[in-house]
Amino acid sequence: MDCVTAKIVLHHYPQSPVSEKVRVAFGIKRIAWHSVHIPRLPPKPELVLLTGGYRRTPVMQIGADIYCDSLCILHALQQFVPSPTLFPDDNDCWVLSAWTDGQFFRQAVAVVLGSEVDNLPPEFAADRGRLYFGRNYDLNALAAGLDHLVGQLRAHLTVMQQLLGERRFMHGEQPGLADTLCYYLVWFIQGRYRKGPRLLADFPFLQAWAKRVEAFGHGRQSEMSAEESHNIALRAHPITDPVIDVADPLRLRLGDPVGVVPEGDGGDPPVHGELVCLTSETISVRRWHERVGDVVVHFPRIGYRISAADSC
Ligand SMILES: N[C@@H](CCC(=O)N[C@@H](CS)C(=O)NCC(=O)O)C(=O)O
Repeated sequence: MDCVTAKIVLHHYPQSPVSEKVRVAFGIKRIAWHSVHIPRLPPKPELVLLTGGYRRTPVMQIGADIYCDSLCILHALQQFVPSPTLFPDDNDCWVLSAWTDGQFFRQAVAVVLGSEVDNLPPEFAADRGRLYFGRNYDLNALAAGLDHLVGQLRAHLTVMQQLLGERRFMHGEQPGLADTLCYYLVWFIQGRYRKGPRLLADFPFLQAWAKRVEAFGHGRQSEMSAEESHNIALRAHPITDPVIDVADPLRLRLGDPVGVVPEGDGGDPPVHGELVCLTSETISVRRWHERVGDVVVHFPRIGYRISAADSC
């Protein structure tokens, strides 16, 4: 385990709420990790050398294995560092993310962007507008409907507080995955929505819980340059074993050239590579670049579209 944790690198930036989800998991697991700061806006040339084009935040690197998307990261973390577990009550609660990372997160983003529409730097507004609301995004419409959006956010917070009840953590006495999935939203609303602290004041149980989660911190982090992280990848070999689910409806074979892209209309470029792993949980592709060598890039299956590509 020490050998794995010594090599964990998170590519992120401090203001990123989805990264906060992962940093909190590092805190719960008391992990020592390396922090590489990436830009908040593309271009992200150092990051995409590792990911092959995936530009979202965060990305975790262990040697020459690159994990895209916070859910893929948390799965890998639980696999490589099983203790302390993210499932202290044996409740395998991944399904919660369909709500927290779906409707709830979009609602929170809508309120944060809609309430700051006159103050956002234009490139940031254009990038996040497209990423979260598609090519026909309209931030002014969000601003005009803000009362409705805040009402929705309040309704989601009410459900979250009911979920917590009077427990110390979402799972009971010990923190776990459900706390990471819920906490980053409260952190985001508190820190990035001007009226967030006022809104959250109506949820005293959630506020007290958020303080308990915050107290776990982020584990032990040390800064690392992007170049160092590239050198780590260059010196390592991917540890992923090839696995192809023969019953998969896409009927792909090991080594097939494929493209992988987040679903939706966010304008993300596909990541091309040779298929290494295809299961109902994960899709992984192998890529090469002279600065990072052979890497395997991992994505969750849910929420990602795979297409056969003629060449990589
Ligand atoms: N499904 C992805 C979503 C990641 C996401 O949307 N992250 C935001 C930052 S919190 C992002 O990528 N923003 C644009 C960027 O950082 O370039 C995950 O769970 O990791």
